[in-house]
Amino acid sequence: MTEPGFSGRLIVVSNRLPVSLKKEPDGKWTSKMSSGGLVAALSGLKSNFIWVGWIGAEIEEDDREEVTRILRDNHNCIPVFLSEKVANDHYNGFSNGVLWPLFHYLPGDVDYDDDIWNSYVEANTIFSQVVADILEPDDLVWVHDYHMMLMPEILKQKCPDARIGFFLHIPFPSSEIFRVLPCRKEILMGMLNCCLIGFHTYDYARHFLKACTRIIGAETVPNGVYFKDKFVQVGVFPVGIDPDKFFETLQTPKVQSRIKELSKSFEGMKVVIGIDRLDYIKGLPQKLQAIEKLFQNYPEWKGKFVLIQVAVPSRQDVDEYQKLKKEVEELVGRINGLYGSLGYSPIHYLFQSVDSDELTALYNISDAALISSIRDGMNLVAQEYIVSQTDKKGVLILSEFTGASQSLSGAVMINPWNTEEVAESINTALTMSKEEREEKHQMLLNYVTKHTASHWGLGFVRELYKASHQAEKIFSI
Ligand code: GDG
Repeated sequence: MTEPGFSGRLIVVSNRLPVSLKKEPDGKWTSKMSSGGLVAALSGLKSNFIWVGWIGAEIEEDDREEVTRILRDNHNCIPVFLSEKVANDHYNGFSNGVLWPLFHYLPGDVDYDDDIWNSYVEANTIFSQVVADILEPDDLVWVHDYHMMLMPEILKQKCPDARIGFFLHIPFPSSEIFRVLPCRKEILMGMLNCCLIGFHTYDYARHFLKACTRIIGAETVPNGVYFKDKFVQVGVFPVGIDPDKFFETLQTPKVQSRIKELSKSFEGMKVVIGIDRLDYIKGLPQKLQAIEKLFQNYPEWKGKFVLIQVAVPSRQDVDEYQKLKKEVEELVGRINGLYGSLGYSPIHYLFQSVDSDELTALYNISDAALISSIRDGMNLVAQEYIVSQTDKKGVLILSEFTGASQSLSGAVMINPWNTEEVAESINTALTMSKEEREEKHQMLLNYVTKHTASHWGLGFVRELYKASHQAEKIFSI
């Protein structure tokens, strides 16, 4: 398939490379590509792409040449090497200790100091240099997420003709929240050196435009910002998933037999599934409080209801995450203690990740999925649950604070802070008629199968190409 007009490469930049790398006891390196959402999105693109990112660990000086060769030859990836201090202060410090809580409306959790900010600048500078070293005139650069917000500006200083797009995977908060950030101007100016800036929802785009007006006095219109006598286009690109991957997984004999096994163990019960990284934005305490309320208001669910909650360990070296783990474990213990009995636990809590076969089987056998995020850029679990439904046509119970809620109108919407309402919604979902479930599911499925990951990736790159003033038609789907 040809892509008229676009003869260059796409350089994708994200904090982490989608590759896991291991040094075996015999000294040889092995590597494996992982299958994240971004990998799926980019698989729809027909152009050559190169991925630039950090490998997730400090690599000894002596090993760097070999690691670079393996990543380049086997995976089209270029590693960025960071010292342990810069990597830690950039990732755990500024990205996850400042930007993450603030952009999810938790300014009280922000832990700012100049030292971590300096490491953030340094990491963005090192990333920019790696890109500058490989950049060719026809290339497009697509920078991802909050770890890399200064990169467009730094790269542009090094390569003034660079054509850069930026996509934010998390919410862009209201300008009232954003203006708390000490380095708010630097972050906005960093982003504004792009041709195109993308967000998941209209609200996030609107918040960004408002921040540009209020904080740097830039002139804005609904689809962009005038900055340094250039027009920076701002657009909405809601990310999707790869539904075929789930449809195929569902058909495998292994998953079919696991579905039978799980259905048998939970026979006679309604199953609600929760799949979340153990992160305070996912609203796990709120979810558990609502389950407790459900048992208080509807004691008849005792023995007939189970929540399977997978809580994937995440950022365990950040204090807030350890506190959250303790809080969640106490709540699970309390609810199981109060409403369980010998042989029955209302909450099956797994502090671990599960493989994708198990994940798909769990989605499939569940009567409802409960997503209670207090803020969430999009939330892909919602979409994965929908495409994994077959006979049950399970109900999606979805927080109105997720980006996904803007497009998944067939879901039962909840405000996770309203415990009574969430408990009521769980009861409603589990007692809903088959006709209503089918109707809602069809509506949701239509949306998710149309707005896929590759639809998102193609849409963004196509707009980026256009925004960078090249030929009109670039990619054929
Ligand atoms: C950020 C934004 C935005 C989870 N547990 C297991 C597992 N997962 C997979 C899910 C899903 C992914 O991880 C989680 O995606 P989310 O979108 O729900 O959340 P974040 O990780 O916070 O992602 C978010 C996203 O970026 C994309 O822009 O939607 O708002 O916060 O794909 O399936 N996968 C397996 N085992 C697990 O235990 N195999």
